[in-house]
Amino acid sequence: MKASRQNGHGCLIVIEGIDGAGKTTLARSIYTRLINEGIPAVLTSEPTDGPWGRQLRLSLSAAERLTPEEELRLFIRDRQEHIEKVIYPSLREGRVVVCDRYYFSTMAYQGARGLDPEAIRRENEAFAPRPDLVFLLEIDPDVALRRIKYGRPEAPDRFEQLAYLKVVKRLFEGITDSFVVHINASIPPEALLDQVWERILTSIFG
Ligand code: T5A
Repeated sequence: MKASRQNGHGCLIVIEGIDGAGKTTLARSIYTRLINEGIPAVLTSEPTDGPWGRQLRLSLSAAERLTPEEELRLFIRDRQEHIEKVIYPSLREGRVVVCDRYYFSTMAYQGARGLDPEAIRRENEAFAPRPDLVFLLEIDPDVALRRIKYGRPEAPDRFEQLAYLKVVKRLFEGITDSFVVHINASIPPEALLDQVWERILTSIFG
C-alpha cells in the first residue's frame, strides 16, 4: 500500500459531500470491493454510534438547535473517541479504513454556521490522522435533496435544508488539498464506484 506510510500499516479513505450525495452508498461499495479483493478493510462513519454521536443525532431532531460551538465540541469529542477506538486500531492492524464523513464535514457544516473552517481544520489535525485519500462527492443540492426525499421514509432534518446545503457545498469546494479528489456524483452508483476504484488502485495500491 503506497500511501499508507504516515498512517502506520493501513490506510484511511474518506468519503465526503453534502447530505444525499451518495456517500453511504459509495462507502459500502468500496468496502465490499476491498473485501472481495481479499484486502482487509473496515467500514465506519461519523457521527458514530458512541455516546457523543448519539447525543448529536438526538440534537438533530430536537426542537432547539445546539449553538455552533456546542455542535463543534460534540463532533470533536465523537471524533476523538472514534479515532482512538476504531481508526487507529484498524490502521495498526493493516486495514484499509473507509470512513463515511470526517473532519472536512465539520469544516463545511459548522463553517456554514459561521465558525472559521481553517480554525476547525487546525483543531482537528492536532489529533486526527490525515487521510490518504478523500473523495469529495460533488452534486447539486436540489438533486441531493430529491434523492433523500425519494430514498427515505423520514423527512429531511434541518441539516438538509437547501440554503444551508448550498453554503456547505461552497465550503467543500474550497477544500483543495492534493489528497482530495473532487468527483461528479450525479452519475449512476456503478459508474461512480468504477471511477473511484481506479483512483484507489493508482493512489494506494499502485
Ligand atoms: N455533520 C456530520 C456535521 O454537521 N458535522 C460533522 O462533523 C459531521 C461528521 C448527519 C448530519 O451530521 C452532519 C452532516 C449531516 O447532515 P449523516 O446522518 O451521517 O450525518 O448523514 P449522511 O448519512 O452522511 O447523509 P445522507 O444519508 O443524507 O446521504 P448520503 O450518505 O450522502 O447518501 P446515501 O448514500 O444514503 O444516498 C441517498 C439516496 O440516494 C441514492 C441512495 O440509494 C439513497 O436513496 N443514491 C443515488 N441515486 C442516484 N445516483 C447515485 N449515484 C446514488 N447514490 C446514492
